[in-house]
Amino acid sequence: MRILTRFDFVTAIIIFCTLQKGINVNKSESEKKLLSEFSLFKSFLDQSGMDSEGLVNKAMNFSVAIPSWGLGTGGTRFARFPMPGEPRNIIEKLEDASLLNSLIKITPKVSLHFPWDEVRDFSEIIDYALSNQLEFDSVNSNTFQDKKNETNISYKFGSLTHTNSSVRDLAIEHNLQCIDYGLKLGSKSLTLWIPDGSNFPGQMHTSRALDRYLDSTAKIYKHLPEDWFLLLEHKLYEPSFYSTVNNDWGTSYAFSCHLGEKAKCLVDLGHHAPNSNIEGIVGRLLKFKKLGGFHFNDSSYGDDDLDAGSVNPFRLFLIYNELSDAEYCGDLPNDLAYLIDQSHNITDPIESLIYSSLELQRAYIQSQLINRESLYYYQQNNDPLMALEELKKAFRFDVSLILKMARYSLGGEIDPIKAYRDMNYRQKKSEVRKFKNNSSIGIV
Ligand code: RM4
Ligand code: MN
Ligand code: MN
Repeated sequence: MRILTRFDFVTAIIIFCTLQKGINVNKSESEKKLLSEFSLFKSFLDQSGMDSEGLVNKAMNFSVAIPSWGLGTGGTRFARFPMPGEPRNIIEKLEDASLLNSLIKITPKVSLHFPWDEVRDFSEIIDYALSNQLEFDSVNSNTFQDKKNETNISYKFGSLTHTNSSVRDLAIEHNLQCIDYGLKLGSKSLTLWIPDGSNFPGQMHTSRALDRYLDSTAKIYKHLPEDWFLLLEHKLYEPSFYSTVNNDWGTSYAFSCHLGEKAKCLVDLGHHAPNSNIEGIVGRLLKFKKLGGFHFNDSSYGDDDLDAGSVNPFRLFLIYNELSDAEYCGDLPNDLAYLIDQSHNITDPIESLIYSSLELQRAYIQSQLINRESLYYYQQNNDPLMALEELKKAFRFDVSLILKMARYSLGGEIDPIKAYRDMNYRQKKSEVRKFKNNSSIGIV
């Protein structure tokens, strides 16, 4: 028998309340509207054989981690347009992350990036996180920029795969330091994305670069705590434009096999060749037990870092279809790292993070609606059209009320963007968060 979770219980109460006439006395108009709409919707779901409570519970248990680097305004290599009231340091970023989580209740974890996140006192940020119901997710290293005041050693020609061993050692050392930071924060993985590659044919010896990658990463892997994962993130291009060392999922898979069980592949949705079948990659990595996690975003052309689900929500749904299928078959690892990796160049980062987190939750719940047994039947009997229709039926289904009900049951906002706008948060913060030198250059 399935054990009742805390959320099952809460949901049961709320659903009970919605059915009781007159219980709405102390509720706001929007609460009353939600409860009455949901009660109709619930009967429709139940009549259609859908498990309404189960779906609300799944939506309540959904969570995705927020990138600390996505809380400030992003930019392109041309310009950055900073917004008043954006966070200036890690504590202010945590303050924004905490507000975000209080609105939508599905983003309790923050992923830090070093040295972008300058931490002077770890106990200060740990205490701050604890008292604001936040936790820390994967730690990210940065060997794509030179350290401030570092003049002798440069990552200009690579980091972990540099031809010069002193540069490689510096990059390894930095990653080991990130593991130490992560241990303090309670992280369970190190995400490793390196910029290494080449801009000219002939510039880099392919197989020697691979050897150096394996050699350097093996040194990092050796220091990985027992219950940690090393998440290898591949990327097709940029900042190297002719070739990159870990350029695709196959290479990443080979690296992870070489390193050992604790090395897994992280799929950033923007790091593939245009039109790549990303859901297929996810399915394969799941099958080979090498999927480690995600960096969610959306893109049109490359690593655009646009908001998840904004350009191609169907692709996002198909990715979640793979995850939900593995869940249905009992093959979904419960320790995958689900993170957002976006650059908010023209929107308020908090609004973009609200919107994209909800799009992820939506894709997950829609993928839960797929009738797996009929899909398998159509697959088995080679009926492509009906198989597609089985997916489309779920994708076309509007699950907004399920998401709202889940958010409401967790104590979040029914309409979080409106609630956020009504707070006038940025305006208020701009009065206390004064920038001395508001940089207009750089990606984040
Ligand atoms: C890279 C990659 C990494 C991220 C940096 C900022 O393209 O996606 O995950 O840490 O950008
Ligand atoms: Mn990424
Ligand atoms: Mn990227």
